[in-house]
Amino acid sequence: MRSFKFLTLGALAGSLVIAAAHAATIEIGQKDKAFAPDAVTAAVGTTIRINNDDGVVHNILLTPPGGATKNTGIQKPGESMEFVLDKAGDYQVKCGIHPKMKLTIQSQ
Ligand SMILES: [Cu+2]
Repeated sequence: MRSFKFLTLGALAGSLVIAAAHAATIEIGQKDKAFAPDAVTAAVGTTIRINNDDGVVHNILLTPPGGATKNTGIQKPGESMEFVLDKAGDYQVKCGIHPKMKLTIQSQ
């Protein structure tokens, strides 16, 4: 009976791990004029959500692998923006207001 319980828990833990691997969204913060984290690796198809946790406005500039930089506009404190990693490669994210803010997303 005891070993059966452990087996059941093991199966449950296994399914939770699979669910986590398929998690569709990764959250990135902007705090004290820095991306947190400032480097992530994610699967193609993942949604990246960037939140402004700061007290100042930011301005996400997004450069997809091999693509042109897109200005996504002013982002006020408390606002979020998101995009989907639609191809493999490095996505570069910068802030148009604070040049030291840099984020690299390795999409694979
Ligand atoms: Cu900024």
